[in-house]
Amino acid sequence: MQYEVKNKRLAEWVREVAELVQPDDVYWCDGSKEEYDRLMQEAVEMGAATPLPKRPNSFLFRSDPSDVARVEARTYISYPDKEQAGPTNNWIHPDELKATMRELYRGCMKGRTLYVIPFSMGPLDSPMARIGIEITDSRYVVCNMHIMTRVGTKVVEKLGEDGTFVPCLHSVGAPLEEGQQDDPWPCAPMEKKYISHFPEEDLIWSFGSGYGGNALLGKKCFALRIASAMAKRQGWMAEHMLILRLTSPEGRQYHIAAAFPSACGKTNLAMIQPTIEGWKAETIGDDIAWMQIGPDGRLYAINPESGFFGVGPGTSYDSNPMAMESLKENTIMTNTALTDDGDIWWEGMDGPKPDHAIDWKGRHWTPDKTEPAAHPNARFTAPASQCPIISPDWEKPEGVPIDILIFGGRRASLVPLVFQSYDWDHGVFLGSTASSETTAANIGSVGNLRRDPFAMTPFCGYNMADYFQHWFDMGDRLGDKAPHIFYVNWFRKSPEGKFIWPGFGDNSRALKWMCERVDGKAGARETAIGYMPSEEDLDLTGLDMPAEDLAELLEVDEEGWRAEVPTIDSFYADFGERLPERLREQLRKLKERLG
Ligand code: SAT
Ligand code: MN
Repeated sequence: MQYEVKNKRLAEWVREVAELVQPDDVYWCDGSKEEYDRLMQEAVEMGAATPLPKRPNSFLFRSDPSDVARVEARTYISYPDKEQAGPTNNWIHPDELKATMRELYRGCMKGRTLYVIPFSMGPLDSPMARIGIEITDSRYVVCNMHIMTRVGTKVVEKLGEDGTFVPCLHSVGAPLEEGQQDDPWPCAPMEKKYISHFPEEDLIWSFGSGYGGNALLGKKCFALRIASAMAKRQGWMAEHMLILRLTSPEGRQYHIAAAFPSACGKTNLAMIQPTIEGWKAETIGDDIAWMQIGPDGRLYAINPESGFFGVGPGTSYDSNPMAMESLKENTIMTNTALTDDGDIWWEGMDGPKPDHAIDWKGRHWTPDKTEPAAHPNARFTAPASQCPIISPDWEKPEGVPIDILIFGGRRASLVPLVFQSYDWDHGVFLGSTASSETTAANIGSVGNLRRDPFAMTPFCGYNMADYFQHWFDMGDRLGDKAPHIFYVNWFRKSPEGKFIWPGFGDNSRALKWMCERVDGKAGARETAIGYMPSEEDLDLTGLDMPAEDLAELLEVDEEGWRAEVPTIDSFYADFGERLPERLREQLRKLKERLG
């Protein structure tokens, strides 16, 4: 140990794991820049990372072609009773799952270093912060965790003798024989990958993958799956939401938290550059919100992370200049293309395509190739502090008071641009029925429509029906201080398959309407699905768009919604008796309104 560890449970856990996984060394991370630089240097020397001279202190990693995204099919929520995991989660009994995984872990770190990463989700001085300890055998994971969470000795100090932490055990699952040459991206085959959660013990075991949410265990595994179960028990909320502050020309601040599935534009909305005059946006978080009721009875949110793990392809100075500015230095790139002048490139970046590049698989690439140069789920890992519009209050220990909650997803048809729920219960109904076309953020097919309630389908650490109930319980406690709930869809397409709403900065037009609704200033009409703005209720100054497109975006296609009802019915049926009666009531009311 490089520093003193007074926490007996921690010292004991690390000793036990080391005995099982048999690493060559055990190294306790201190979170320093020297540590980061040294590990990166080692990664470069062994051929796992490529320095990027155009971006100071930045590096490119190429993953194994089989290990490019979260693996929902290998992700488990493990309780003694399958019912506790519910119909949306994969389940294996903890005894069986642990027995299987213990055999996989046995000797799995031979020839490698076991890194102990003490990290905090949330600013260390926040009452909402929680501590985790990740054990990993991946340098890539250590360096990413440095950016995405608060790592270091100060976390161990805060733990003290008897502080509690979430043990997060990770291995890439590729032990090295004596003298065996290491792979640049070691990992295990699909059938040996397990991303397992034991919410009753606040415990995470991940094996076989080195990528993103499978391996950076503070993120989806802890801050969403384990934290959502903790939050249910303790009366707070862990949500898959960005957090944004909007300031009106009069200087009134609004805080917005919005839930969209992975790769549906959370990072873009979090860093929005409003196209409407005088409105200013600041970023607080781009992926996860932890929220609790404050002393004044309002809902307060913190961003538990300290970095962005954002999708590269499609990100440009045109679509998200603030993200582009955030990743000019101190950034880890994963599965992007490498240009001949030593920079990175991905599809959708500004300017012309490069004439030649090295693709994410390390092969020569030219624009005539049919395969993309960057993997569609290529990612950047960048410190949140580097975002030019990061809010000065983004690390406020008590968080920011939320005025507006938004749900949404990618829907090429039917779902209008924006509408508001009639009340909290109706808002919970909207969240519970949220749906989206699938993206490359998960290994599986892309573009399939699925229900993704609250954008939490892959991230809810307990029975989703009980999670719905938790939303009702929170609403009951918040009463008239509850945030207003909206639903958006930026992704409507024409029959020719073109997006009809410009999106990005122009989404501020929908946001402004929401803020004015909160203040009781903007108009709306009552429709079957909720309060809808008419054209004159939206600020459309300077927007050049065909009137028919706009009309389509603001239309409620009652016929289409009537066809949607049975699909909600059958989705709800999966939850059986456990589904809150208040949701069935909302569905009845929708049917009535549709006539
Ligand atoms: O889960 S990841 O962190 O790999 C990214 C995502 O799906 O949002
Ligand atoms: Mn996400």
